[in-house]
Amino acid sequence: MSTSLFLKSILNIDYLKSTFNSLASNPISSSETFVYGTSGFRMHNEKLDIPLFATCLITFLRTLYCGEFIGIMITASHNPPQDNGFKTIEPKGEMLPQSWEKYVTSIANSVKEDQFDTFLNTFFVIASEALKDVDIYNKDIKIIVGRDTRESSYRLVTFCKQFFNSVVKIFQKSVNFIDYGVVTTPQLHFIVRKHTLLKQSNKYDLPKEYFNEFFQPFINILNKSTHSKFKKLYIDCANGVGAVQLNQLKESFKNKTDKLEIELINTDYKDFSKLNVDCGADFVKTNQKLPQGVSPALAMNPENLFCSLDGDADRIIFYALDENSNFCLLDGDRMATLIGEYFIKKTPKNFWEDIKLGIVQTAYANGNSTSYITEELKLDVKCAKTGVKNLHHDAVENFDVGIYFEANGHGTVIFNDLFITKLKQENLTELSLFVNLINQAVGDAITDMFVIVAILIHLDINAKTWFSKYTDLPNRLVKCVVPDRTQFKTFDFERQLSKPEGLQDSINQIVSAPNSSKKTRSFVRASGTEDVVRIYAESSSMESVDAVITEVLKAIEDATT
Ligand code: 16G
Ligand code: MG
Repeated sequence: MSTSLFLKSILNIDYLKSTFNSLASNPISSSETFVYGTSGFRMHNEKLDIPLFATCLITFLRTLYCGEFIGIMITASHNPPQDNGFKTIEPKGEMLPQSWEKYVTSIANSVKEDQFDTFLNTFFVIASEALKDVDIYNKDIKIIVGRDTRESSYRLVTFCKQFFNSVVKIFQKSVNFIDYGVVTTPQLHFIVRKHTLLKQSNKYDLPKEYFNEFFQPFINILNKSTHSKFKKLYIDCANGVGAVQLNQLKESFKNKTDKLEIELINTDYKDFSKLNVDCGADFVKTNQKLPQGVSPALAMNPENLFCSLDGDADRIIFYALDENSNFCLLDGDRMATLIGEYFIKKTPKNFWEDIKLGIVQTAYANGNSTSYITEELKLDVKCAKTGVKNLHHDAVENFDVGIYFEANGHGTVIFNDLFITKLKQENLTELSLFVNLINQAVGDAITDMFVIVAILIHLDINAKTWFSKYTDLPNRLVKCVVPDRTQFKTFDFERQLSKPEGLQDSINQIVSAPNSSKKTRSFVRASGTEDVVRIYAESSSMESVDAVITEVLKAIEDATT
């Protein structure tokens, strides 16, 4: 039987038709062009009904294709409270394969056809191509959903539930739909992976599983430690889902260790309007200042450690104030270099002779962090395109132990069996305990926090010493609205533009002007999450950075008008 015929025989076409009709006639979203990008679909929540319908349809195809659980995470991460979004999660915790992004994008955009029959036909053509050569006939439909704390998230999850309860004709296929409620994005990745690897079809006690896996090893490390440099960890939860999850952790923390005190700030997730406002990882990184709820006096005390999560707790930023009240940002570059240094310090010299340890960054990594990696740590460094999936891929491809972080705080460490075997052979107990903390599936603010705190404890240093490892080049990231950002095409891992024609030559001239420092660098790329282009510049002084930005902005204007 052909894919189309098979799908026709199992799908509840009446349900699809009535849903299509109500969506296609909705004036709010029918004028939009949808793109499933680096972080799935993300926009004002009122425009999301069509993208959600498309996401449910693609998830349906994907679970038929894989015969395993596929996850849908409902979140818009660090975006403002009125936005929302979703992305799908693969059986082993990865993102949707790039080759499928165009399918979901086309499905979403074809809901605007005014005829259901034309839409259905498009859907069958896409399904036939996507499911080509795969046995889909004996596979069940298995879905896991989770959501962040946004006001609109419950409505969106209700749509998913309705969709999967209705999309298949009764008795044609079994549908297993599990709703994990309010969870962090990395927790949903973890749980989908766990269901797949352990072939589990019933709902887990997620907090228990997650905290046993990562939290208990952290407590073990703390209780064995004799560290002395800091006493209290302040965690800014961005008034989002991190607060829900960490509240539970805080209680058990008190009972299990007296080696570190935890204090949660910005935990008011019940007031929807506060999510990510004046707090959270993105706020701290972008504004380079303390979040709401942390006073300068508190931040200057070296016995305190500070970090901020973003709204769905998949990225983290640490920070401190020095004795002169200067803001010290400990971002993704700093975490990657600290982890690299730790691996080197805790292993004998010959350990890395037959095992490759390296770091993956993006073009946004500060130039001085890259120099520190190559010149001081003497490690390999690779540049990847923006988007964690690109860094993850390059870390797996290039290294046995691959540390990857975007400057904005997204990242983790991955390692293979070669490394684990050698770790056991060499009897490196401290490092063996440490690697248990790592969530290899995906960058995870909570487990990254454990990883960084464990390193600071093992090296017995505080945030100030960590910050003193190298000095960042002054830099700035700005955005600029252009008539059509899709005209901006990059190469060389986004460090150069091939289009608009001539713009790269202008940027080259600006950064190599006679009085410019050798360290001056600037690049322009179209954002994948907002309708803007981003301009990054770094140089030896802030004046020079600002001069470069001003000139690049002018060059962009000349090239686009
Ligand atoms: C998304 C990506 C993040 C990237 C950011 C870039 C994931 C889970 N998130 O948030 O990795 O840094 O987009 O945004 O992939 P931009 O394209 O707007 O600069
Ligand atoms: Mg996020």
